[in-house]
Amino acid sequence: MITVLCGGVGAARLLGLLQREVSSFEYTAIVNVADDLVLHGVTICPDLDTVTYTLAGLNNEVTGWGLVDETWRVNQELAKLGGEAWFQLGDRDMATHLFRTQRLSEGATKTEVAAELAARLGVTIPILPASNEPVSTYLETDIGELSFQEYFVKHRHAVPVSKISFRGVEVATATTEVLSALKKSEKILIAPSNPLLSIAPVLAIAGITEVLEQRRDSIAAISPLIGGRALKGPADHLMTELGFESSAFGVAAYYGNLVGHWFIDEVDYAQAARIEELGATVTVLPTIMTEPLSGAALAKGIAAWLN
Ligand code: FO1
Repeated sequence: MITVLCGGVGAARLLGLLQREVSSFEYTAIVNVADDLVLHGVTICPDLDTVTYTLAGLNNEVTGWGLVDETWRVNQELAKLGGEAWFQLGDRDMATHLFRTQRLSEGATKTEVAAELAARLGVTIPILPASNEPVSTYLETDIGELSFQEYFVKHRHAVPVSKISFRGVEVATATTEVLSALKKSEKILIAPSNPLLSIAPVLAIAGITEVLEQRRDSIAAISPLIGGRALKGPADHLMTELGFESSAFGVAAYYGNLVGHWFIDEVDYAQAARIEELGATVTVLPTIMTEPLSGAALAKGIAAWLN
């Protein structure tokens, strides 16, 4: 069994690729919950939903989040009423949030709800929230403190950030499912998700890093930065704003001793030696998963490391 630490889109693509191209292994996804929010009284778990929808073949390729063939009637009415319409909830997607909110109010855990949603959408990979307890990302910015979605969506991640914190992480614990998956896995992959916003809040939850630290040799990561740039989202400028180098090496240095093997893009081949100096081994290959040929190359490289 292979466990993948996940944020949203990048991780969902990786899981889809592995399920298709490296099908001799069983995968488990451990997913960030620090982007979650309650809006209009409903609980929304963007990364869990992005992973679930993508594996179900139902993700909206136009927006990058939410469901395919979406309509926006509810959100349009909300906008007319002067409601919080900046965070767009599609009509189809809304059913997921209503379902989750109802089940949580009945006493189900986020883990149970994620499993129910996955099963009903035909997803076979276990999708595990990193914690059942609330953990929420907050960012100190030039315009004051913002919640994750205020920063990401309302302000289009365009305001400089000086500090990131994960509220609730002091008391949150990893679920038994998460700890058991990490312990049972032959190998662990860190998806090319935002290290500071998506993977850091998973690693910050009590119990997770402690398990990972004992097994550096079985942990690999795929660099989310290619030629110093993120394919999507603010990872590149956030690295710089928070004092890290915005490069594959910068991400490797940020994870430090946690990762034993790196997959970096071929445009970053010159950084391999520096990353090796950190004590990790490196595979250089095309890593962009939106292009079929490079996706196949990445799958082959990961398969070689897994075997
Ligand atoms: N991202 C946006 O850029 N704009 C939105 O209006 C938006 C709504 C939304 C609704 C449900 C959902 O599950 C995700 C949504 N996202 C939206 C994506 C969300 O902000 C993700 O957390 C980020 O893309 C980071 O992974």
